[in-house]
Amino acid sequence: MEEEISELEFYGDSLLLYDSVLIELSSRINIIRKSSVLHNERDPIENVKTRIKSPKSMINKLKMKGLEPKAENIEGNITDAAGMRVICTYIDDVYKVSSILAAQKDINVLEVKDYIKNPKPSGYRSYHMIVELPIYIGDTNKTVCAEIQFRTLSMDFWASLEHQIRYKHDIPSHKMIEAELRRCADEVASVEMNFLTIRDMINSLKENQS
Ligand code: 0O2
Repeated sequence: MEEEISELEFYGDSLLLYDSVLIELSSRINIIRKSSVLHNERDPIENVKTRIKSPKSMINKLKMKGLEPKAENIEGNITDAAGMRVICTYIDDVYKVSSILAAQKDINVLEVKDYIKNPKPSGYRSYHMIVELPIYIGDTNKTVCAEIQFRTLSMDFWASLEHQIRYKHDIPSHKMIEAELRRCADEVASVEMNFLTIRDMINSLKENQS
Protein backbone atom coordinates (compact mmCIF):
# COMPACT_ATOMS: atom_id res chain seq x y z
CA MET A 1 0.00 0.00 0.00
CA GLU A 2 1.26 3.51 -0.86
CA GLU A 3 2.40 5.40 2.27
CA GLU A 4 0.70 8.74 2.91
CA ILE A 5 2.95 11.78 2.69
CA SER A 6 3.23 13.75 5.96
CA GLU A 7 2.10 17.40 6.32
CA LEU A 8 5.69 18.56 6.78
CA GLU A 9 6.96 16.60 3.76
CA PHE A 10 4.24 18.06 1.55
CA TYR A 11 3.85 21.64 2.82
CA GLY A 12 7.47 22.24 3.87
CA ASP A 13 8.07 25.78 5.18
CA SER A 14 4.49 26.85 4.36
CA LEU A 15 3.21 24.60 7.14
CA LEU A 16 4.34 27.19 9.70
CA LEU A 17 2.37 29.90 7.87
CA TYR A 18 -0.83 27.80 7.73
CA ASP A 19 -0.42 26.80 11.38
CA SER A 20 0.20 30.42 12.34
CA VAL A 21 -2.83 31.82 10.49
CA LEU A 22 -5.01 29.33 12.39
CA ILE A 23 -3.41 30.30 15.72
CA GLU A 24 -3.98 33.98 14.89
CA LEU A 25 -7.64 33.52 13.87
CA SER A 26 -8.36 31.26 16.86
CA SER A 27 -6.99 33.91 19.18
CA ARG A 28 -9.20 36.61 17.60
CA ILE A 29 -12.26 34.39 17.98
CA ASN A 30 -11.30 33.78 21.61
CA ILE A 31 -11.12 37.52 22.24
CA ILE A 32 -14.61 37.98 20.70
CA ARG A 33 -15.92 35.32 23.09
CA LYS A 34 -14.22 36.84 26.14
CA SER A 35 -15.43 40.31 25.25
CA SER A 36 -19.06 39.11 25.01
CA VAL A 37 -18.87 37.45 28.42
CA LEU A 38 -17.18 40.49 29.95
CA HIS A 39 -20.06 42.66 28.73
CA ASN A 40 -22.58 40.32 30.34
CA GLU A 41 -23.67 38.91 27.04
CA ARG A 42 -24.06 35.29 26.08
CA ASP A 43 -20.99 33.52 24.62
CA PRO A 44 -22.08 33.25 20.95
CA ILE A 45 -19.72 30.36 20.21
CA GLU A 46 -20.00 26.71 21.14
CA ASN A 47 -16.64 25.50 19.84
CA VAL A 48 -13.92 26.09 17.28
CA LYS A 49 -12.08 23.53 15.18
CA THR A 50 -9.10 24.07 12.93
CA ARG A 51 -7.41 21.92 10.35
CA ILE A 52 -4.68 22.00 7.75
CA LYS A 53 -5.98 20.34 4.58
CA SER A 54 -4.57 16.82 4.41
CA PRO A 55 -1.79 16.42 1.80
CA LYS A 56 -3.89 13.77 0.04
CA SER A 57 -6.89 16.07 -0.25
CA MET A 58 -4.69 19.02 -1.32
CA ILE A 59 -2.93 16.92 -3.97
CA ASN A 60 -6.32 15.92 -5.42
CA LYS A 61 -7.49 19.52 -5.42
CA LEU A 62 -4.35 20.75 -7.20
CA LYS A 63 -4.66 17.99 -9.80
CA MET A 64 -8.34 18.81 -10.36
CA LYS A 65 -7.32 22.38 -11.11
CA GLY A 66 -4.79 21.09 -13.63
CA LEU A 67 -1.83 22.06 -11.45
CA GLU A 68 1.23 20.08 -10.53
CA PRO A 69 0.61 18.70 -7.01
CA LYS A 70 3.24 20.63 -5.08
CA ALA A 71 2.99 23.14 -2.23
CA GLU A 72 4.42 25.99 -4.35
CA ASN A 73 1.24 25.90 -6.46
CA ILE A 74 -1.13 26.54 -3.53
CA GLU A 75 -0.53 30.27 -3.22
CA GLY A 76 -2.72 32.21 -5.63
CA ASN A 77 -4.73 29.11 -6.57
CA ILE A 78 -6.13 27.51 -3.43
CA THR A 79 -7.46 29.36 -0.41
CA ASP A 80 -8.45 26.60 2.02
CA ALA A 81 -5.14 25.00 2.97
CA ALA A 82 -5.82 26.47 6.42
CA GLY A 83 -9.40 26.03 7.59
CA MET A 84 -11.33 27.02 10.67
CA ARG A 85 -14.85 26.00 11.68
CA VAL A 86 -16.66 28.24 14.15
CA ILE A 87 -19.71 26.58 15.66
CA CYS A 88 -22.14 29.21 16.91
CA THR A 89 -25.21 28.76 19.07
CA TYR A 90 -27.80 30.51 16.88
CA ILE A 91 -28.02 31.80 13.30
CA ASP A 92 -27.82 35.44 14.40
CA ASP A 93 -24.54 34.59 16.18
CA VAL A 94 -23.10 33.39 12.85
CA TYR A 95 -23.73 36.79 11.25
CA LYS A 96 -22.64 38.72 14.36
CA VAL A 97 -19.32 36.90 14.87
CA SER A 98 -18.43 36.81 11.16
CA SER A 99 -19.09 40.54 10.80
CA ILE A 100 -16.96 41.41 13.86
CA LEU A 101 -14.06 39.46 12.36
CA ALA A 102 -14.61 40.89 8.87
CA ALA A 103 -14.49 44.43 10.30
CA GLN A 104 -10.98 43.99 11.73
CA LYS A 105 -8.71 46.31 9.75
CA ASP A 106 -5.95 43.88 8.85
CA ILE A 107 -8.35 41.16 7.75
CA ASN A 108 -9.25 41.26 4.09
CA VAL A 109 -12.37 39.33 3.11
CA LEU A 110 -11.77 37.86 -0.34
CA GLU A 111 -14.98 35.90 -0.75
CA VAL A 112 -18.20 35.08 1.05
CA LYS A 113 -20.48 32.15 0.26
CA ASP A 114 -23.72 32.27 2.21
CA TYR A 115 -25.04 28.72 2.09
CA ILE A 116 -27.46 29.63 4.92
CA LYS A 117 -29.43 32.04 2.75
CA ASN A 118 -28.80 29.82 -0.29
CA PRO A 119 -28.32 26.21 0.84
CA LYS A 120 -26.45 23.83 -1.48
CA PRO A 121 -28.62 21.35 -3.42
CA SER A 122 -27.35 18.70 -0.96
CA GLY A 123 -29.03 20.61 1.89
CA TYR A 124 -25.66 21.87 3.21
CA ARG A 125 -25.91 25.11 5.18
CA SER A 126 -22.98 27.21 6.46
CA TYR A 127 -21.53 30.67 6.02
CA HIS A 128 -18.12 30.54 4.32
CA MET A 129 -15.63 33.37 4.38
CA ILE A 130 -12.24 33.37 2.67
CA VAL A 131 -9.94 35.82 4.40
CA GLU A 132 -6.34 36.92 4.15
CA LEU A 133 -4.27 38.54 6.88
CA PRO A 134 -0.64 39.31 7.62
CA ILE A 135 1.30 36.70 9.54
CA TYR A 136 4.49 37.71 11.25
CA ILE A 137 7.26 35.14 11.50
CA GLY A 138 10.12 36.81 13.31
CA ASP A 139 10.69 40.17 11.64
CA THR A 140 9.10 39.31 8.29
CA ASN A 141 5.45 39.16 7.38
CA LYS A 142 3.43 37.41 4.70
CA THR A 143 -0.22 37.57 3.73
CA VAL A 144 -1.86 34.20 4.26
CA CYS A 145 -5.33 32.94 3.26
CA ALA A 146 -7.73 30.83 5.28
CA GLU A 147 -11.27 29.53 4.91
CA ILE A 148 -13.60 30.09 7.85
CA GLN A 149 -16.82 28.11 8.00
CA PHE A 150 -19.37 29.59 10.41
CA ARG A 151 -22.31 27.40 11.26
CA THR A 152 -24.74 26.66 14.04
CA LEU A 153 -24.85 23.52 16.17
CA SER A 154 -27.66 22.12 14.09
CA MET A 155 -25.94 22.86 10.77
CA ASP A 156 -22.82 21.17 12.12
CA PHE A 157 -24.83 18.17 13.29
CA TRP A 158 -26.27 17.71 9.78
CA ALA A 159 -22.98 18.37 7.94
CA SER A 160 -20.96 16.01 10.14
CA LEU A 161 -23.40 13.15 9.73
CA GLU A 162 -23.85 13.78 6.03
CA HIS A 163 -20.08 13.92 5.58
CA GLN A 164 -19.70 10.55 7.29
CA ILE A 165 -22.54 9.01 5.35
CA ARG A 166 -21.92 10.37 1.90
CA TYR A 167 -19.66 13.32 1.15
CA LYS A 168 -16.38 12.32 -0.57
CA HIS A 169 -17.40 8.66 -0.70
CA ASP A 170 -17.11 7.29 -4.13
CA ILE A 171 -20.69 6.10 -4.41
CA PRO A 172 -22.98 6.78 -7.34
CA SER A 173 -25.57 9.46 -6.57
CA HIS A 174 -28.82 7.98 -5.41
CA LYS A 175 -31.95 10.13 -5.76
CA MET A 176 -33.80 8.68 -2.76
CA ILE A 177 -30.82 9.07 -0.37
CA GLU A 178 -30.23 12.62 -1.60
CA ALA A 179 -33.88 13.54 -1.10
CA GLU A 180 -33.83 12.05 2.43
CA LEU A 181 -30.69 14.01 3.36
CA ARG A 182 -32.29 17.23 2.07
CA ARG A 183 -35.44 16.46 4.05
CA CYS A 184 -33.32 15.99 7.21
CA ALA A 185 -31.58 19.32 6.51
CA ASP A 186 -34.98 21.07 6.27
CA GLU A 187 -36.20 19.42 9.46
CA VAL A 188 -33.07 20.35 11.39
CA ALA A 189 -33.37 23.95 10.11
CA SER A 190 -37.00 24.10 11.18
CA VAL A 191 -36.22 22.77 14.70
CA GLU A 192 -33.51 25.41 14.94
CA MET A 193 -36.00 28.17 14.05
CA ASN A 194 -38.31 26.85 16.80
CA PHE A 195 -35.49 27.15 19.35
CA LEU A 196 -34.83 30.70 18.15
CA THR A 197 -38.50 31.60 18.66
CA ILE A 198 -38.46 30.09 22.17
CA ARG A 199 -35.28 32.00 23.00
CA ASP A 200 -36.87 35.27 21.86
CA MET A 201 -40.05 34.52 23.84
CA ILE A 202 -38.00 33.92 27.00
CA ASN A 203 -36.04 37.13 26.41
CA SER A 204 -39.19 39.22 26.01
CA LEU A 205 -40.72 37.64 29.14
CA LYS A 206 -37.55 38.57 31.04
CA GLU A 207 -37.69 42.15 29.70
CA ASN A 208 -41.34 42.51 30.74
CA GLN A 209 -40.48 41.34 34.24
CA SER A 210 -37.77 43.92 34.77
P1 0O2 B 1 -12.69 19.50 3.70
O1 0O2 B 1 -12.14 18.17 4.06
O2 0O2 B 1 -13.79 19.94 4.64
O3 0O2 B 1 -11.65 20.53 3.49
P2 0O2 B 1 -13.65 24.71 -3.47
O4 0O2 B 1 -13.22 24.30 -2.07
O5 0O2 B 1 -13.75 26.19 -3.64
O6 0O2 B 1 -12.86 24.02 -4.54
P3 0O2 B 1 -16.43 24.68 -3.43
O7 0O2 B 1 -17.45 23.58 -3.43
O8 0O2 B 1 -16.68 25.85 -4.31
O9 0O2 B 1 -15.03 24.04 -3.68
O10 0O2 B 1 -16.19 25.25 -1.99
P4 0O2 B 1 -17.27 25.52 -0.93
O11 0O2 B 1 -18.60 25.48 -1.53
O12 0O2 B 1 -16.89 26.78 -0.25
O13 0O2 B 1 -17.18 24.25 0.04
C1 0O2 B 1 -16.00 23.73 0.48
C2 0O2 B 1 -16.15 23.06 1.84
O14 0O2 B 1 -17.49 23.18 2.37
C3 0O2 B 1 -15.92 21.57 1.78
O15 0O2 B 1 -14.55 21.38 1.93
C4 0O2 B 1 -16.70 21.05 2.99
O16 0O2 B 1 -16.00 21.25 4.19
C5 0O2 B 1 -17.90 21.95 2.98
N1 0O2 B 1 -19.01 21.42 2.15
C6 0O2 B 1 -19.44 21.91 0.97
N2 0O2 B 1 -20.50 21.23 0.52
C7 0O2 B 1 -20.78 20.28 1.44
C8 0O2 B 1 -21.81 19.28 1.56
O17 0O2 B 1 -22.67 19.10 0.70
N3 0O2 B 1 -21.76 18.49 2.67
C9 0O2 B 1 -20.83 18.65 3.67
N4 0O2 B 1 -20.90 17.83 4.74
N5 0O2 B 1 -19.85 19.60 3.58
C10 0O2 B 1 -19.83 20.40 2.49
P5 0O2 B 1 -13.77 20.23 1.19
O18 0O2 B 1 -12.53 20.82 0.63
O19 0O2 B 1 -14.64 19.51 0.24
O20 0O2 B 1 -13.39 19.24 2.32
